[in-house]
Amino acid sequence: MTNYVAFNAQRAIDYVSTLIESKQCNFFDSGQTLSAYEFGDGNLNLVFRITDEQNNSVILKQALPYARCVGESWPLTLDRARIEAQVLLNHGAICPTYTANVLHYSEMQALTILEDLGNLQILRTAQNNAEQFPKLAQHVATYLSHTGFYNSDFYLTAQTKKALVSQFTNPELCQITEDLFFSDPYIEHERNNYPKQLQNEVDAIQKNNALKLEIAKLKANFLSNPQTLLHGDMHSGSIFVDCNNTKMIDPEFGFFGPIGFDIGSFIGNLLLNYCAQAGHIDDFVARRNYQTHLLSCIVDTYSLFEQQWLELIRTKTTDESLAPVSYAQYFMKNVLQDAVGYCGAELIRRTIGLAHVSDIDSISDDNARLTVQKQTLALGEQLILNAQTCNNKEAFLSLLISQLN
Ligand code: SR1
Ligand code: MG
Repeated sequence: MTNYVAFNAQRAIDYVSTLIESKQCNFFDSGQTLSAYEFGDGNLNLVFRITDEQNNSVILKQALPYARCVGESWPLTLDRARIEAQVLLNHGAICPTYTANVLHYSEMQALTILEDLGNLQILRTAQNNAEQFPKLAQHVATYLSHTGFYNSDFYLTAQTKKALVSQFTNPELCQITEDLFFSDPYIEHERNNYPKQLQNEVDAIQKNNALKLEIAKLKANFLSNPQTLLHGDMHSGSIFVDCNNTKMIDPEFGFFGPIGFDIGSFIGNLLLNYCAQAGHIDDFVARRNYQTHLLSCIVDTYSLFEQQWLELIRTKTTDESLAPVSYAQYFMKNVLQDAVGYCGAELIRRTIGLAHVSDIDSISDDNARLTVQKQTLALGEQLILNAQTCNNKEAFLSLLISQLN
C-alpha cells in the first residue's frame, strides 16, 4: 500500500478498482468500467461519488491533512477519518436504520467508503425549501437515545466505557468545537464572521458577563463530562432524509461528551431554519405553517428522546446503583438544561462565528438577513441565560414560545 496521497477522481477509481479486483470489497462486480467525480461542499474533506456501468454507486470520503474551508494554513489530523468510521460502526451496530453504512475504511489513506445516500436529500437543503419530514423527530430521537444510552454508564461496565473513551479521544476536532462554538463568538477574534451592521449586538454579547458565565459552564461541561459517544456535529447538513428515511452521516467530531450536546445542536439547527424562514417565505400563513411544523418537530424530538431514555434506563440499566427512578429523573433534567444551553450556543456561533448556515446566508435581501441574524442572536442569548430554569420539557417549550415571533 502506498503512503497517504490526496485523491483526484482517477485515483479514487484506481483505489476502488484495486479493492474490487483483489476481492477485498464486492460492492461492484469485477471488470466494470468505473467513473467518479468530486462533489464535497463541506468544510473539511474530499467526497467522491464512484459509479459502475450498471449505475451502482458508492461514496468515497477522504480526509485532507488540513481544513478544506480554510486551506493548508489550518493543518488538521487525518485521524478524524478513523474516528468517523469507528463512530459510524459503533452507532450503526446500535441503530443501523438511522446510521450511514460503512463499506470499507483505510487508515493509510484516511478514507471511508460509504453507501451512496444520493437518493435522499440533505436535511438543510430540504428545509431551506420548506419541505416537511413527518418521521424526522421519531428517527432522530431514536438514534440519539439509543446510541446515547448504549454508550453510557447506565449500560456499559466502567472498564469498557473507559476503554471506549480512550478509543474515541479526538483532541483536534474537539479543539475546533471548543474554539468555534464556545470561545470565538464571545471575544474579538479574526475567525469571527458577521456584517458590520451587527457590531452593536456582537459588542453586547461580548460584554455580557452573565452570558459568559453560562458559556464557561457549558464549555467546561463539554471539556470534561464523558457521558456518551456523541455524533459531535449534529447539524442539518449531517442528516440525509426523505419522507420515510433518515440517515446520520459525518460523525468525525465524535467523542465522549455531554448527552445534551447532540440534541441541543440538532434543535439549534431547526431553530436557525425557523428564524431564517422570515427571509424565505413571504406569505405569512405559509411561513407560520412551516414554522409550526418545525416547532412540532422540536417538541416531538425532545419528548420522544426523553421518553426513550427513561424507558431504556428503566429496562436496560446494568448498574443497580444507577437505576433509581429518582436518579433517572435528576439525570434527564440535567440533560435537558445542557441541551437548551448548547442549543443557544449553536444559534450564536452559526450567526457570528466562522461557520455559518445556508439557511441564513442564502437570504438575498440584506435587511431581511440582518433581521434574522438579530433574532438568532437574541434567541440564542435567552436560551443560554434561561437554560437552568428548564426543569422539564414544558418549561423549555414555554421559553421557546416566549422568544419566537
Ligand atoms: C473548520 S470546521 C467548521 C465547522 O464545520 C463542521 O461541520 C463543524 O460544525 C465545525 O464547527
Ligand atoms: Mg461535516
